[in-house]
Amino acid sequence: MTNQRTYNVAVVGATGAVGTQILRLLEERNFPVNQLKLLSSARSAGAKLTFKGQEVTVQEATPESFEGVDFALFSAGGSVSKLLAKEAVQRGAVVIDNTNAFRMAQDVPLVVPEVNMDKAFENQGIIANPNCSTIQMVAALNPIREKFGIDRIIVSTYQAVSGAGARAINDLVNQTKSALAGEEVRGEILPVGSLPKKHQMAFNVVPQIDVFQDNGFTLEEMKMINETKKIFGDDTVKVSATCVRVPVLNGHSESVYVETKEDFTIEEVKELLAQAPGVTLVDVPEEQGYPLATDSTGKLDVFVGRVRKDVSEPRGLHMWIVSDNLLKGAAWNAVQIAEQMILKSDE
Ligand code: L14
Repeated sequence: MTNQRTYNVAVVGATGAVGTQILRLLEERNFPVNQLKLLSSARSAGAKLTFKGQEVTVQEATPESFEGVDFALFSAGGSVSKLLAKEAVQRGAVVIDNTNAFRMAQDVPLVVPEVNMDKAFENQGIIANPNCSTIQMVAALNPIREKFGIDRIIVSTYQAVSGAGARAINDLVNQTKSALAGEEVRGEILPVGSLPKKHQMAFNVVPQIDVFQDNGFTLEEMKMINETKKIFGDDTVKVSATCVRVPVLNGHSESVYVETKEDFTIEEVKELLAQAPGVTLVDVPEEQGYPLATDSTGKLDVFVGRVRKDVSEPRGLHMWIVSDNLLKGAAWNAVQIAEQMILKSDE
């Protein structure tokens, strides 16, 4: 970034799976940081992290921590955001919140820069980062929606364990080792950290992410449904989702079925996706070319492949969408919002 002004940045949840990636992005992208505050719960306070070769000690997040902060990036869980985000706003910070705490609040914009960056500028202090699975889906579908309209979306996800945090990553690795050693396999975290019952994740597929709702859908599924409507600014789009955890360390995959309002050809759709910002088309079936979680890890883009027309519905479109859930699904989307706000304030 070229501007001269620098900003005081606070990262809340700095030691977590997402926080670590936020730090790395701020450093690699040369984000114009003046003062950096690394904040966490009392449990992780005292940890030392490095930023641009300098050691920074993680401090316990309190309301006073946000004095003088310009951007506060929260990813320490919904309860921390509910407790502290408004404190940060009162002290003049713009909060970019990675949790589910405010996503559906009326006065909080829910932003994916490729889709609705304009909404971010209408913020009243808090901007919400959508759920990881929602972000990668809407980023890929937006060009199709703009050109052909979207009537319906049916999505099934294949979500990596990293979404549930660093401890879930370790748990999958340990379970896999135990299974291969012929020992008893005991899940410790998933499907839901706060629920007593655990399932084996190694060599398994689990159709539950987050808690069940009264309608039989999980909260993760309802997030995808409600957030998609809000981001597209369209209550009439029909969305349904099945969210599934797979034994992948990082990178969410999605099988997405869309029915458009207008007729399309596959060539037109591929051309749109090839041109779309933040999207990379990887669709060369004759060479077995399609997006894979392992290839997407560490990259900022959303990858799309297996683009094909439904065999019975002429306006039906299938595709496979993969992205790094910790990056575009969380850390990168948040940093990208901050970068674009700075660019705009420079104009
Ligand atoms: O941001 O993978 O709403 O368990 C909640 C659960 C992100 C990922 C959110 C998971 C998430 C998540």
